[in-house]
Amino acid sequence: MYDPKPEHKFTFGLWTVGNVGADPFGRATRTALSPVEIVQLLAEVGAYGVNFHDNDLVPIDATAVERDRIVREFKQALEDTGLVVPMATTDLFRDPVFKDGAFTSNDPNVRAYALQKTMNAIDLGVELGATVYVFWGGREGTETDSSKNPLDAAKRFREALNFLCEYVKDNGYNLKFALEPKPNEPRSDIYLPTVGSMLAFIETLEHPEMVGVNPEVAHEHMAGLNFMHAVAQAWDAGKLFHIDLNDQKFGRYDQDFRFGAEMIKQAFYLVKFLEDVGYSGSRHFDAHAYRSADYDDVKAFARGCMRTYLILKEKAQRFNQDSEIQALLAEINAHDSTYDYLSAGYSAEAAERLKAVSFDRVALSQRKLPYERLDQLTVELLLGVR
Ligand code: GLT
Ligand code: MN
Ligand code: MN
Repeated sequence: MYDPKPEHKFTFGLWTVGNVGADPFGRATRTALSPVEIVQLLAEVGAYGVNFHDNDLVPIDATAVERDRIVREFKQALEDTGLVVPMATTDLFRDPVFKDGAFTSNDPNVRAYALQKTMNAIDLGVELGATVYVFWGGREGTETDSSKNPLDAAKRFREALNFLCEYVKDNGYNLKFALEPKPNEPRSDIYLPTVGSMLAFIETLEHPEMVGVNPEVAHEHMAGLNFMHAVAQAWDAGKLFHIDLNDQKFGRYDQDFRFGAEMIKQAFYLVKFLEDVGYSGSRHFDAHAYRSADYDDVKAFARGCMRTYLILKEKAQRFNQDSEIQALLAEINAHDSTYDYLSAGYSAEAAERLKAVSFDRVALSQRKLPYERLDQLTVELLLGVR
């Protein structure tokens, strides 16, 4: 019942299960797997797809001959396992050339290099079947605001995205962009730090219809925000092109824990939201196993992400079918047709009519809202006693 199937669209990045456990204080604890071995591992645990940065697959210094061999072997592994590549992205953060950003770097040479690297990476992603292209601007920020004017940074980032949208159109690629916000780390402050800021920025682009967001649980939690609300806003705007699932305590460094490992209630409302609205994109787990894990435990981590999602999906169905919960919701949302005329929008008559009403404010404030009971029922459902 909780086994992953292709229709669940569970995906992982090469960099997620391929993470070798290094952190700023310690070296790797796992030996690196090749991209082909990672595809095999993902197939073994039942994933649907695999995503990658250009350099997760092809090393930054690879020759054209090496590139072709690597891509050929990777394609063969996809064919052998049935895994697909729904999303690709560019590594614009690892190499020292990006120490002051990529598209927002103060150096026009670096900005041009970032554009060229991204065009090549888009070609690679499209060649392997990607239809979503993620932009995570990990280095697009500052340590000191004396170094860069945020208006210049916004202009540079906008120009880069406009250029790349045209590149995609010019080549006739079936590709949408998904911008991924994060408040900080590795920069002290990253530009466009939250889903809300990204959504506003997208509307300033030349082709906003091609660009949406890739919200990540951990990144909104770092900022102490309600992730489900951010996702709902993106959905409402028609901009939920992709999603990065993982988990994270509020306010910490980028923990990228297994989905549902920390805040199970938030994870429940998120899964419920995605399933209720019928989100049909990838459920991408952008997480990695604890540093203490070996590859058996990495598999347990990957299986755990998918299993928790499916358990929460089943809990959401139970919530929707639970007669006591639904009766409470019906009571809370009881319809009153008196003011239906307001939903037609403003008219002078509607305004006049509303102004003439005399409200019993005291009676309204005494309305029963049994949210304690409702929340306890939800908690008991999650704890498995309902
Ligand atoms: C990096 C980051 C993630 C992004 C990836 C895409 S790379 O691991 O922490 O949140 O989604 O560039
Ligand atoms: Mn993260
Ligand atoms: Mn991410």
